[in-house]
Parts: sequence; structure tokens; C-alpha cells
Amino acid sequence: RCAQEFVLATDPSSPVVFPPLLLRHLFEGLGEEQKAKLLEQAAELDGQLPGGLEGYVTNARKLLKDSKEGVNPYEGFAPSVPQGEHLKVGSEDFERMEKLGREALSQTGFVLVAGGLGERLGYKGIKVSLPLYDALESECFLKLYISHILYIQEKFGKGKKIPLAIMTSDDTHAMTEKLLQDNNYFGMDSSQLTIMKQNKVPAIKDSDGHFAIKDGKIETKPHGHGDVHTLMHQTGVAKSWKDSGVKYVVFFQDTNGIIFRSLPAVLGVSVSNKFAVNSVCVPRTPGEAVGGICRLEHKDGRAFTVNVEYNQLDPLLRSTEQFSNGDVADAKTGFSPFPGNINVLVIDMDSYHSTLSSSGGRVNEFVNPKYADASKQAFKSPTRLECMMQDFPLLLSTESKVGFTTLDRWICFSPVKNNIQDAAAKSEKGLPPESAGTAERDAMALNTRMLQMAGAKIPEVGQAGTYAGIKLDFSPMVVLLPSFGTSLSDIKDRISPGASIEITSRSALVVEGEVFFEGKLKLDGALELRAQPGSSIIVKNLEVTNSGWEIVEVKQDDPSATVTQAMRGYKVVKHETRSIVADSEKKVVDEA
Ligand code: UGB
Repeated sequence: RCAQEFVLATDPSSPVVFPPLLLRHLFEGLGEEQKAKLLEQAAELDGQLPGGLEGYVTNARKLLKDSKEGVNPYEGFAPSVPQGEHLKVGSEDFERMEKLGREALSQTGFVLVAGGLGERLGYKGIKVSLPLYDALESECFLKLYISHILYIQEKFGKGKKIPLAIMTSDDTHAMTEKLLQDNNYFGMDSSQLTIMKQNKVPAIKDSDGHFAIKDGKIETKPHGHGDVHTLMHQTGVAKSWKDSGVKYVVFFQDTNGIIFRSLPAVLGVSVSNKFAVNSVCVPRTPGEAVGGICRLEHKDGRAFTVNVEYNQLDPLLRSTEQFSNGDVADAKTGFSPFPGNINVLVIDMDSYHSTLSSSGGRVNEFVNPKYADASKQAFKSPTRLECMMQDFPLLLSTESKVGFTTLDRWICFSPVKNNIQDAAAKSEKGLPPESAGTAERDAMALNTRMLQMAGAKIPEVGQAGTYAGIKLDFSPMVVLLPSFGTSLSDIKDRISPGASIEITSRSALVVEGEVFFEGKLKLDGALELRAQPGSSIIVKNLEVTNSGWEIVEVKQDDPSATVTQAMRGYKVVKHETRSIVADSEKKVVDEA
């Protein structure tokens, strides 16, 4: 059938045989050489797609038909608010979960999904190369994540290397490899790191599932973060991690710089509840671009707990009697009743591995075409099938326990997703701006609160201003680098019960490595305490007063502003800094 209907387009002796009708339209008007090139590309795509080109097109046609006919993917399902764990940072429960989680860290592997180009952010480089803090340019997201893993390995790894897998894409692969190589893998042993590249999938130009052509080739587009599960299976990473004793796999996103702070507690929740999948959630502002976790129950008895993506939540709720107002706030809390999914998943390895083996890790695909007109035949621009990593629970057997952990937003979620103009518009509407500036502000506020909860006297309010339309109330500029500690318990371990730490609102403090506060610290200005690997600093008595650091507005057209300063609308100017560094020794600071 293939030979008859399709090979007419190419050299009959070609060993490449494709399903009929898939590509024939692409060959119209092409010369033999162009046809051969196109076929070569098609053969490559055919090999890359788990179900081949035929599987891809078959699913695309079905999904496009459903989309054209307005089929509701949740037809027959009633949504309700699911039960889950709610943890208050600093509560007894939180402490208990952190303790449990710390014990499980040596059996954990981490997976970073970093294939997204970040079109909403409009940054040319890879997002993981961005600095979280303006004052510390070298502390890019990737370095922060790896430093947290190395800290965890050192303290809780029980001599084991903790593995990290990074999913890249054609858009990010070369730049990610270069960033790692140029920086010597940020201190990580390359043997514990795996990079898995996701492939793009054919773009589709109309409701019949015809592929789009660009520059003589089949146009391709990203397939979504759901590819991570297929890759964990295909590359054998999941199996080799399981064989080496990994019991929990943590998936996280590219620009959520604070996420590691909450992971030990979240892991504890997975351990204590024996969750197959545990999604980290935050109270969700209605209308914000995070999915909502819903319990979906069908009349026929099917029921599951899963993320409903932000563009689908409102129509789903409106189609019901109970939530007929759509995606609106609960009057009592001011938040959506549905927990907001921040796409951090902790998956139990046994469930993960067995589900990958039975499903190949292929999560549900969906399509979201923007139609050119009411006939719903052609699209404004080519679309493609996509998939999401948070749909993994749909592959699990029904008896698996799927849960979630809702945490205060400040301890787990502040990504960099939007360019400064869009962020300002979101801020205006009361939605989280999710910009470079808000991520930095939130990271410093988190560090400040952690010090406070560990016993320091430090106000939560520092400098405030409006930068490129975004109002930012900063805390003191506190940076606790991962080598100083990850979780709240880690930070508490650094401060002796008898220590007295007083920091003023205009102060800046950077702490790196094995630093211990045993006596008095009084800070009114800027101080850096940096203990390099193999050294330590013990603060017994220290008083610092200087002119410190200042947050200064940067105009969008200021030619002297760096790209990352323009993204924030401000920069940190360092007037004066007291710096105490230990290179290889134990340094006791006692300036009484
Ligand atoms: N990513 C890939 O690795 N490959 C891809 O093909 C695409 C993305 P976005 P979005 O945190 O607030 C998600 O684009 O649309 C990586 C959830 O679906 O930032 O904001 C990419 O590099 C949503 O429910 O996702 O939506 C990045 O690390 C909510 O949780 C990650 O995937 C939302 O994130 C997310 O990519 C959120």
C-alpha cells in the first residue's frame, strides 16, 4: 500500500517507506533533489517519534477533529477540590516532614526540564544561564540547582553521588552543554549528570493534519515538557537510577530558583503518605497561568486527580453547576479553590519505572490550534501536538496514590516567565508578574524569613520602589547560597541557640559555605561571608557598619544597563562591602 501510494514521490529503489498520504502533498512542485532531502528529514522524524510519523498523524487527525467539533475533553467528568496535604512553613508538621525528607535525600534523583525557549520572556540565551540575583551575576539558575544538589550530596548523600538529568531541546541543547563545560559542570562530577535532548515534532497547517513546510523542510516545533518521561525511559536513565538505589525522582522547572528550599519537606510528605506522585502546589490566584489540581469523577465510575491546565480550567468549571462562575476566587480565602500546580513532581521510583515500562512514558497529547476563520480548517500559524509532564498520573494504575502538597508560595514558587512589559500588565491586574525582578525580590525575602525563623532579628521590609511599572517591596538584600544550606532545618543548624544576629532593613548579606553563627553579629550595611570548600568561618563577634548596597532604577533605554538589569528595571549598586573570606582554613571572627 505504501509502495503504491507513496513511493511515487521518490526514487522507487529507496528503502524508506512511509505510510500513504502523509507526505504526498509536500512534494507538489518539488524537484527530485528537494524531494530526496525532504524524505531524509521525514525518515529522521519517523525514527524519533515514539509511534513514528504514522502514529503522530493519526493522533493529530483525531485530536484536530475533536477540536474542530468542539469536543470537551472533560465531557462527563465532574470536577471537585481534591484532598491533599497543606503544610505551614515552620509548623511542627513541616519540621517532621523536613526530617523525613532529609533522610530520603540520599535516595533521590533530580530531573530539570530545560527545553523551553521562554518565548514569553523574550530572552535570547537559555533561561538557566540567567542570574537569580543582580548583585551576583555568576549565580545562574543552573549553578544554583547544581550547588543545592552538591550540598545535599555532601550532607545527606551517605557517600553516594546524587544524579541529575537535564532535558534540553534543539533550542537549548548546545548552549546548555557549553554553559556546563565552560564552568566545569559547576563542580558536579560529569558521571552523575545526564543530558537528554527532546526532539521537535512536525508542525501542522490545517485540520486535515497536513504538515507545514518552511524553507524546503517540514517545519518542526517543541512537543512540550511531557517528553521528559519518554526520554527517561528511552535513554535508560530511569532504569539505571532504579538499579543504583534511587527511590524518588524530583522533576522541576528551569527558572524557579527557590524550589530546593521546600523539597526536603515535600519529599517527607511523599515518604509518609506513600504517594506514587506528589505535586507541589501553591494557593492559586484565579486567572493566573498555573494549572489547577482537580479531582475528576466520571459518571461511569472513572476518577482521578490531575492538573487541569490554566487555559482549560475556566471552561471546565463554567460547564458545571457547582462552579458555574468559572475560574473565580473562593470568597473565604481570596484564592481559587483548586490548588495551583507549580510543576514540581515527586514520583516514587517503583511506580515510575513500572509505568514507564508499560507505557513507554508517552503521556497524553493535546492540540491547541488558533483557527484562521470560522470554518476551522486553516490555522493562523502552524500548530503541533503537545504534551505535559504533569499528565503522568494519567498513566498510573487506578490504585496508585496521587496526592499533592500545598505550601506557602514564598517557600517554593517564584519563576521568571514574563518580559518586563507583560509582567507590569499582570501586576496591574493583580496577577503574579513572574519576572526577573519579582523572582529576585522573592528569593531575598525567603532568605530573610529563613534567618528570622532561625532566630535572627531582621525586619522583612527593606527598600521599596516601582521599577518599569512593577511595584517591588524588597526585604533586606539577603543571599544565602546553597552551600550554606538548603532547607529551613539546614539554616537553623548554622545558628547556635545562644547567637545574637541583628540586621537592619537597609543591609545586604551574602553567606556562602560552612559559616556558623555562634555569637554576636550586628550588621548595618553590606557584608559577605564566604567560606570556600574545605574551609569554614565561625562568627563569634562582629559588628559591621558601612554605606552598603542600593537598588537603583534602570531605564529601559539606558545604554549602560546589562540585558539582565533591563529585564528587572533596576540594578544593585555596591557602595561599600565588608568581605570576609576563608580559603582553606578555619577562620574565627572575634572582633570584640
Ligand atoms: N519545557 C521543556 O523542557 N520543553 C518544552 O517543550 C516546553 C517546556 P513553560 P508553562 O510553572 O506556572 C507550566 O513554558 O506554560 C520546560 C505548567 O504546564 O514555562 O508556564 C521549560 O523549559 C503549568 O501548569 O510552562 O506551564 C520549563 O522549565 C504551570 O505549572 C518548563 O518546561 C506553569 O508551568 C515549563 O515550561 C507554572
